[in-house]
Amino acid sequence: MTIARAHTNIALIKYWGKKDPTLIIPYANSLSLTLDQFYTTTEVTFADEAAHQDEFILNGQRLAPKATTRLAAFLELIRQRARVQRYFKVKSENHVPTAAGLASSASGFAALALAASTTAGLQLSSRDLSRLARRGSGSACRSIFGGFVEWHKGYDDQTSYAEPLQADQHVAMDIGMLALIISDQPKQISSRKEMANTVATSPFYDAFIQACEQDMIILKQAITQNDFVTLGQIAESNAMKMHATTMGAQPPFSYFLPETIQAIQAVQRVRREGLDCYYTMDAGPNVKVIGRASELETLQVRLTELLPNTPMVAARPGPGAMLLSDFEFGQE
Ligand code: 2P0
Repeated sequence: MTIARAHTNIALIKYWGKKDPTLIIPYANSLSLTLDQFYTTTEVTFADEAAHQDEFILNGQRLAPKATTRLAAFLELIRQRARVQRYFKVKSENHVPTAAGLASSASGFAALALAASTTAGLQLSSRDLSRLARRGSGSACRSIFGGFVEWHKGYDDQTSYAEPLQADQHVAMDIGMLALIISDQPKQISSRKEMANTVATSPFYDAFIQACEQDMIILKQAITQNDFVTLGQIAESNAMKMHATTMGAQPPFSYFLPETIQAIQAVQRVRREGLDCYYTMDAGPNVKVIGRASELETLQVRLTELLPNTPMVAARPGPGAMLLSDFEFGQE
């Protein structure tokens, strides 16, 4: 039996669009920060010899076979690589605040990649683990590592993987995030479906990919120079450019809710008041506010005054995927 844990990550330069949907090769590099909140803990054992399919229990509930196609296909990859026949039994817990709407395939597939590959007897390097996690969900390849992480798009299965930026740059940067929980409803359109539609139909898509290349250069420079303001400006701008591509798609679509706009305006107001903070958004209406880790509490107090009905969770840079002993798991 193996137990693994991985944390979610939030992209500062977004991954949005696959060149190869089967291998999950993206059109552009992306760069994220792994957080110390919102993690998945996953236990994997071999099922009985007589089992004729994989078994999944998520947050104590057994998943119906039709909900497990993607997970089972991922485990099949691991069986093939490890040359094992046995099915797996997977027990997974998502540690997100109740109804936070932040459950993430990134932490889920990163933890599953580590736990299942270890159970199957594969001893993968971090890079190979990142390549494997990518096959489950693109953003999962970044959750293998802690702190700032870049996903090199590559051009095939071998060359597309994530890699951490130089150690401790996230510590020097004094960076944190506040997750603003705008909605706990399931998203209207999955990121997988919407990114495919955007690539196929949005006239803004090529411009977004070009902008990502430029944004990546400036963002990495900002990290090296410990320039928090530039990092925030670029992350904010990159996220809005991504969301602009979906509005230009056919049919036009946006993840924004009215409360999303209110939250963005509150961040802009606090910034005008003199506290450095910037917003980013993923494939849903929630807003993540990038702030200085040392100012996160002040930021949360002020934003709560402006958005009293919006739950907020403070997060700081977190670690990469790790194996846990049975004992540690039992202590949770
Ligand atoms: C990101 N997102 O870079 C971007 C920004 C959402 C918006 O990665 O189809 O769940 O499994 O590869 O990884 C969400 O996409 O998509 C995502 P698949 P994934 O964080």
